[in-house]
Amino acid sequence: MDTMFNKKLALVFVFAASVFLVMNNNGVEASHNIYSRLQNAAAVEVKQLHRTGYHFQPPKHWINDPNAPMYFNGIYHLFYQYNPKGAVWGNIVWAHSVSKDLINWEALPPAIFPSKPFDINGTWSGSATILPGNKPIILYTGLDADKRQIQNYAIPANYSDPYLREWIKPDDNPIVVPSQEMNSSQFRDPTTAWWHNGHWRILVGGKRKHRGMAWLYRSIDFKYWVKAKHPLHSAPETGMWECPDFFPLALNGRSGVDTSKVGEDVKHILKVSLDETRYEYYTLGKYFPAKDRYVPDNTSVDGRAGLRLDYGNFYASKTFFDPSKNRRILWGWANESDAADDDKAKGWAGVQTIPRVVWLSPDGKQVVQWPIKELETLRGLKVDMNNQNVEQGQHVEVKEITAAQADVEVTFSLGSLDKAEEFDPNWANLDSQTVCSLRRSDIPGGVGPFGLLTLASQNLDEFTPVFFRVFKTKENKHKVLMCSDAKSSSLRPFNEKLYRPSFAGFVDVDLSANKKISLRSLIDHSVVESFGAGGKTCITSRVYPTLAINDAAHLFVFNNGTEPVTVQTLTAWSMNAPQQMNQNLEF
Ligand SMILES: *[C@@H]1O[C@H](CO)[C@@H](O)[C@H](O)[C@H]1NC(C)=O
Ligand SMILES: *[C@@H]1O[C@H](CO)[C@@H](O)[C@H](O)[C@H]1NC(C)=O
Ligand SMILES: *[C@@H]1O[C@H](CO)[C@@H](O)[C@H](O)[C@H]1NC(C)=O
Ligand SMILES: *[C@@H]1O[C@H](CO)[C@@H](O)[C@H](O)[C@H]1NC(C)=O
Ligand SMILES: *[C@@H]1O[C@H](CO)[C@@H](O)[C@H](O)[C@H]1NC(C)=O
Ligand SMILES: *[C@H]1O[C@@H](CO)[C@H](O)[C@@H](O)[C@@H]1NC(C)=O
Repeated sequence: MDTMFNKKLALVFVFAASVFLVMNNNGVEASHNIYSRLQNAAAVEVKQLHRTGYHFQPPKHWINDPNAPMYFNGIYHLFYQYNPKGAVWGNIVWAHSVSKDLINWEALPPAIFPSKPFDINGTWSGSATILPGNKPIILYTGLDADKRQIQNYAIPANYSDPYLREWIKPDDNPIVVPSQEMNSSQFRDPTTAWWHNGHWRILVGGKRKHRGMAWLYRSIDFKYWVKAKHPLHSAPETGMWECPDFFPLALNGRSGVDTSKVGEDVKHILKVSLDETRYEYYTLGKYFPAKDRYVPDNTSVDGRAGLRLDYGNFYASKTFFDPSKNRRILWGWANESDAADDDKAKGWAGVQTIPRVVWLSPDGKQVVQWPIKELETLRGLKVDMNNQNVEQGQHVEVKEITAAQADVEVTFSLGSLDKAEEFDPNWANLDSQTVCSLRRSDIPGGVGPFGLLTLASQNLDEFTPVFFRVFKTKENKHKVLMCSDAKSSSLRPFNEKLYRPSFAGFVDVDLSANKKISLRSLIDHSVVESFGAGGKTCITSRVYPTLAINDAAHLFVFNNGTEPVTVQTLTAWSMNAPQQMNQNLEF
C-alpha cells in the first residue's frame, strides 16, 4: 500500500478517533444501531467458527451495503461499506476489491473515505455509471460538517490503472444537495444514472412525511443537476427509501440490457430498501421517459407487502449491467443474526451474498434469480441421489460431501396434490413469514413440508430446514409456501439474542401440470442461501449452529407430509474456497 495513502488515512483516523471519544451514547444512524463503545474496538482475535468459506467477506470487522459494482476493462469492481476499526457499524469507508471472475477477489486500499468538507462526517452508499468514452464515475452520499446528506462524485485518478486504485473527489462537490422541502437526514444513496434524450437521470432515496420517495434529478453534463418537479415514484406508508435501484429487464430471454435501455421490449423494475422494516420490495412497471414517470403494473403490490428479491437476511441490494457477458447481476448484503457483543467477540460481521443473474419471468410478473455461472468453478467432490422415495417422517442423508460448505440442487416430484392441506382463510392477511411460523417443518402436513435439512447435527438437535408446503385454497387453487426456518438452527439458549426468524415467501408456480419443484441451496457455515423453483423465490438465512459445524454438519432430505415425495434428482457438491488475495486491510 502506498505510504501517501497511509499517512492521509492515519490523519483521518486520528481525527475520527477524537470525534468518537466524545460520543458515547448508543443511538441509531440510518437505522444502524450505534454502539459507540464498540465502534473503535479492533478485533483482538478473528474467530473462524461460522466464517464463510466462499461468500465475500473481508478478513475482519464490519461490512454492510455493496456499493458501485461495475465492470471496467476486464475487471469487476466491488466497493462496500466497511468499518476498518471494529465489528459494529461506524467509521465507514468504501472498501474496494477487484476480480476477473466475481469469485476470486483481490483487496485494494479503500477508494473513498472521509477527507473533504463535503464528506467529513461520512462516506455512505452510492453507485457507478460508465460515461461515454468508457469513463467510470461514482456518485455517493457524503455527510458534511453539519451532517447533511449530500451527493458527491468521485473519478479515477488514472483511467489507465487497470484496478482503478485511487479515486479523486474534486472540489466542485457536492453536486446535489437536499432542497427546502426535504429533511437533510433523509436524502441518500444515488443510483446508477441512465441517459435518455440528452439528459442523464439519477434517483436519490428519501421520505416526505411517511411517504417513501425516489427523488429524480437530471443533468446534461453529469455535474449540474436539477431536481425534477415530480419524483420518479413514491408510495405512502413505506417510510424512508434507501438504496433505490431502477433498471430495465428484457421481456424475453435472460440477457441483461444497459441501464439506459427503454422501449417496448423491456419492463422496468424499481427496488427500494425500507429503512423502517429493514426489508426490501420491488415493483415491475412501465417507465415513460418523455414524462419521466414510472407506473407499477397493477399486478405488482406497491408497498410493504410487495415482492422481494429475497425473503431473508438481504438488504441494500444493487444491480449492475455486465456488458462482457450481457447479463444483469445483483449483489446484496446479508447481516448477522447475532448480537453486537457476539460480533465484537468474533471480530467480524456481515457478508455479501453470492452475485446473482436477474431476469424477467416469462409471464412478466416477477424477477427470477440464479447464482452466477462462475460459482460452479468452486464445485469439488460431487454426489448424486436419484429416484429416492421419502415417506412421511423420513429423512435421508446426503453423505460424503462437506455439508457445512456445499452447493446442492434437487428436484422433488409429487405423486398427487390431493392431500394438500387447506389454506386457512384467516391467513390471507398474514405475511408469508408468519404463516411459516404457524406451519413449521415439525407440523405434519398433506403435501409437504418436504425439502432439505441444512446445517443439521447427526441427531437433528440442530438443523435449518429449507422446505415447501403446498396448500389448497377455497377456490381449489394450489398455493406453495417456501420456508427457511432458523428456529432450530442453534442450541444456543433462547435468552441469548439470536434472531431466529421463519423466513418465507410464496412461490408462483403451477404444480398441477408436472407436479415437480426444484430447490438449490448454497450452504456456507453460517449462511444458507436458497433458490426455489429455479430462482422464483429466494431466501437467505444466517444461522449459528453449535454442533452442526465443519465436519460434524450433515445434509438430509426430509418429508413430513402424508403424501410421499420422490427426490427425482439431487446433486450436491463440496465447495472449495476461492482465492482471496492481498487481504491485509490494515491502515
Ligand atoms: C461532523 O464534522 C464536524 C466538522 O468537521 C465536526 O465538528 C463534528 O464533530 C462532526 N460530527 C460528528 C458526529 O462526527
Ligand atoms: C497510470 O497507470 C498506468 C498503468 O498502471 C501507469 O503506467 C502510469 O504510470 C500511471 N500514470 C500515473 C500518472 O500514475
Ligand atoms: C429528520 O430526519 C431525522 C432522521 O430520520 C429525524 O430524527 C428528524 O426528526 C427529522 N426532522 C424533521 C424536522 O422532521
Ligand atoms: C391491469 O392492467 C391490464 C393492462 O395492463 C388490464 O388489461 C387489466 O384490466 C388491469 N386490471 C385491473 C384489475 O385493473
Ligand atoms: C417432522 O415431524 C415430527 C413430528 O412433529 C417432528 O418430530 C420432526 O422433528 C419433524 N421433522 C422436521 C425436519 O422438522
Ligand atoms: C439484521 O439483523 C437482525 C438481527 O439483529 C435485525 O432484526 C435486522 O433488522 C437486521 N437487518 C438489517 C438489514 O439491518
